[in-house]
Amino acid sequence: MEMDFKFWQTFKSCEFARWKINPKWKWFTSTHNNAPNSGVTEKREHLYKILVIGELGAGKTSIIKRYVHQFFSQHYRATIGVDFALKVLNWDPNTIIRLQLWDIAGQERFGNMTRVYYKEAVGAFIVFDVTRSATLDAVVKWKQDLDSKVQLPDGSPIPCVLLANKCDQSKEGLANSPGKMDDYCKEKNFVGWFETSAKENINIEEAARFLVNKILQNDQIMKGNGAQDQVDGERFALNQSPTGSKKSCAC
Ligand SMILES: Nc1nc2c(ncn2[C@@H]2O[C@H](COP(=O)(O)OP(=O)(O)OP(=O)(O)O)[C@@H](O)[C@H]2O)c(=O)[nH]1
Ligand SMILES: [Mg+2]
Repeated sequence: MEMDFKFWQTFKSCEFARWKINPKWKWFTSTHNNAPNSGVTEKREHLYKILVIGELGAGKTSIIKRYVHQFFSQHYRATIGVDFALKVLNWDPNTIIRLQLWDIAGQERFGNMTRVYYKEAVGAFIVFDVTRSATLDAVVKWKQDLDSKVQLPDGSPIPCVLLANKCDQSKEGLANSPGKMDDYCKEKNFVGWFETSAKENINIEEAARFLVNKILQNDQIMKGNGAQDQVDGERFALNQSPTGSKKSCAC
């Protein structure tokens, strides 16, 4: 009961905020130009929903906290339902990207709310714990759950990056072999994988940049296909201040 209440409180306020911004929030892109026809470069703003999923205790919340708040705690407090975080990126001088990160509790794999949570996501991280190979075994189930419940407008799977987290500790099983991890990711249709550590701040920014690049590529393709009306007529105030041993593979 408490979980449902918490979820709907957060979900409703989030829904409200996004409708206030733009009803087409999923692939939302806005252009901003103070002086039309003046030759001033247009500012672009994107808002993307990204899922962070994986087994209990794999480090999803820790990764998000590190990425968004530059903070890490050893203390484990299981996420209940879903949590949200917003990361704002000054991608380039003309582009601002807002990432809405959905931190979905590991225990949700056994629930039936994931279809609701996954709706309209355009990218995902699946996180496992390199010290517990059972969390990698469960990755396939998370990937299947994801692919069966959310797709891009053209029906293709949303780009998904695998994060081998807690790489500051000794590894168990497949996580010890980067070559096998490459093969695994190709076979399971991940766009790439990264060894990460929320504790030591390893590869989290890199993994996020990699996923955002994939999302932007898809965005471009969608625009090219004319599958979605990308440019919304609304204008935005872009003067808000933004908040704000490597192994990896781009498969
Ligand atoms: N050594 C180490 N510990 C980590 C790392 N990331 C997370 N942890 C620890 O692992 C435990 C679980 O982390 P969480 O981020 O809460 O895991 P979660 O995936 O959000 O778990 P659920 O919310 O239950 O699904 C915590 O005690 C963290 O401090 C890491 O990179 N290295
Ligand atoms: Mg959590």
